[in-house]
Amino acid sequence: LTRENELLRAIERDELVVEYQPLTRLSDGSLYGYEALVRWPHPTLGLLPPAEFIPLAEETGLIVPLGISVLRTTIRDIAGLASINPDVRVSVNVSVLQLGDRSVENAIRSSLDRYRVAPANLVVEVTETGFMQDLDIAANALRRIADLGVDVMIDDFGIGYSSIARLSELPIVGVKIDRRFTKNLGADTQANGVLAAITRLAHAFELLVVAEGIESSEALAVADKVGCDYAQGFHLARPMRVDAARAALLTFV
Ligand code: G
Ligand code: G
Ligand code: MN
Ligand code: NA
Repeated sequence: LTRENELLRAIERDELVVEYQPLTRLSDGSLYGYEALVRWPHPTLGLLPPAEFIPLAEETGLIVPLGISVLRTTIRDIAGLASINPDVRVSVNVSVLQLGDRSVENAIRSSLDRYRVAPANLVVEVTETGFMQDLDIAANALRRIADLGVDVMIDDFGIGYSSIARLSELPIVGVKIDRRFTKNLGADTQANGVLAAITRLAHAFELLVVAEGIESSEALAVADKVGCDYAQGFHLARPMRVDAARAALLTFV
């Protein structure tokens, strides 16, 4: 079997696994929600991270059925999480290549309905890279998703070439600042200043700010000090299975 056929089979057999990485509210340290991250339990290669198969999925078009499967699994899991904390927010990564048709919108609508999940419990993350070529198509798709009551955030913010002014024309509620801008926080005063400037600019456009890749208490302290709204990273918590995510929510009630 080619890797592509293996991936297709894993999608069809519903074998992909979703893990959940916590996001913390910086104002009070409380648990805000999770980012859903797909993994592929490969029969011989072990548990593969998305970086090892999402590019293949994007090249082959498998990203469309894969994305539908991840949305369905995540929304099913949200039903259990929201029964513990009705305010929980769980974000799902969506590739720009999934926005060419209505599959994302339809998968969201049908799964929210089927599992009786409120749209406010779901967030869609879309990367700005590759986005601006088809800005109209992406903007229309994001508008329809936002019209369902699902918030949209820009992922990996800062590494693309789009200006925040153009992004702010999209129906988005916030940005996730890429790891590249958080990895040297603390001693590196230039890094601290850049994060402060990005955060101030995003806030000027009334966008929420998530600092990703928080790997130390120093980085966490800087993200808080410069006014980021939420933080995510290995210093706070690693991605975990849904049972552990449920347990974490119970602890914070
Ligand atoms: O876990 P890891 O660091 O390998 O994730 C790498 C990338 O894979 C991240 O940028 C993340 O956005 C992306 N990713 C994770 N899960 C999904 C998914 O379900 N769909 C898509 N399109 N991308 C995902
Ligand atoms: O691009 P995206 O933001 O979706 O990537 C999320 C990925 O980043 C996940 O695969 C997750 O495992 C990884 N990740 C989460 N927190 C950290 C961190 O603190 N450091 C590093 N290096 N990677 C992280
Ligand atoms: Mn993401
Ligand atoms: Na990112």
